[in-house]
Amino acid sequence: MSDLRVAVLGVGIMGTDHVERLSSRISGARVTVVNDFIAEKAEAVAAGIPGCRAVADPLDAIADPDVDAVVLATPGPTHDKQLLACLEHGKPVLCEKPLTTDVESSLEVVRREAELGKRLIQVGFMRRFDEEYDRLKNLLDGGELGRALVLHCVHRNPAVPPSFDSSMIVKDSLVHEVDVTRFLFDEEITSIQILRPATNPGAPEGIQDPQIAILRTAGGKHVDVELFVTTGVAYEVRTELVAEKGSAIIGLDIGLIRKGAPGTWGGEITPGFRERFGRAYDIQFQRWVDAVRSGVNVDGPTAWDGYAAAAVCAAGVQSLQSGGVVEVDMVARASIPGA
Ligand code: ISE
Repeated sequence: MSDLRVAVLGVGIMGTDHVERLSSRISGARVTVVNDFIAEKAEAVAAGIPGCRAVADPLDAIADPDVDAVVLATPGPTHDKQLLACLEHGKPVLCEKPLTTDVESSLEVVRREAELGKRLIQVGFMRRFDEEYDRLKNLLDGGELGRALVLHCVHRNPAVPPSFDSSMIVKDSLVHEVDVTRFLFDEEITSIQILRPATNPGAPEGIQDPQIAILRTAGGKHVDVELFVTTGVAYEVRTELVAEKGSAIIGLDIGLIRKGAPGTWGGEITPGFRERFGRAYDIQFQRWVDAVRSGVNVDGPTAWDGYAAAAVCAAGVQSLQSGGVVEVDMVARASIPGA
């Protein structure tokens, strides 16, 4: 079977990583087209990949006859147009989160895909492909722990880009725990509250950091998340599940512990999410490529998962402003046959 010919749209840090992984570690695929709103950047990336060229317009890149499938690593506000173009051309697409930047356009994408009668969209919630999350999910589904009750999460970044504001902590960071909750529990999230503790004096002026998110699921499960994105330390993502017959924790990031010079004991903390989830990204891409080549197109979170995450985050942003509990407003999945 011939290689899947992939267009990567957006060659910033993540897109460039994806071009590199598709070209070196993923089998059955090659990057034939790249695009970026900075044309020179796309040209430079294309020059490093045999058989790859830069295409200036993202919609032309999607329509290109040398492209079988698309990876979107473009800024969120451009996703809806690009996703609709992928649907129009019948091209499978792996879209970095967010699906789109507002709930209405996410729902429109879900509806348009459902009308086609076949799945083409996968959303890049890469934690679902991480070996530790996978083990936690299997443990829970295996039933040994009994019923899940509570999830305690920690999500710390050493720093975030200067463009980050308080709502990005919800939409760009918390969105992962939103997806993890839905993935682990197979339930929708029904309400959210964001608490605002004293802010880190080291955080940029005006940013509410840390934040504490409290989620409740349809089955009444409680999830709390400490979000702290300007720690200045390293990357820490921990998840502890408390269930009827015990608990389980992942993300301790212990690695090698060295005992050394008089009285010292310790190791290293993973610096960032690209290192922490590098293997998960590889697994996600390999499974997606295999799924597209076999005609299934999707092997992971769907457009519906992207819409659900957008709905929870929109409620989270409202709570960030009001401080109160906000109910999540979502349409019933059954109202969109095929979603
Ligand atoms: C970033 O965009 C990611 O997706 C990372 O996984 C997350 O930890 C970080 O907070 C986000 O800004």
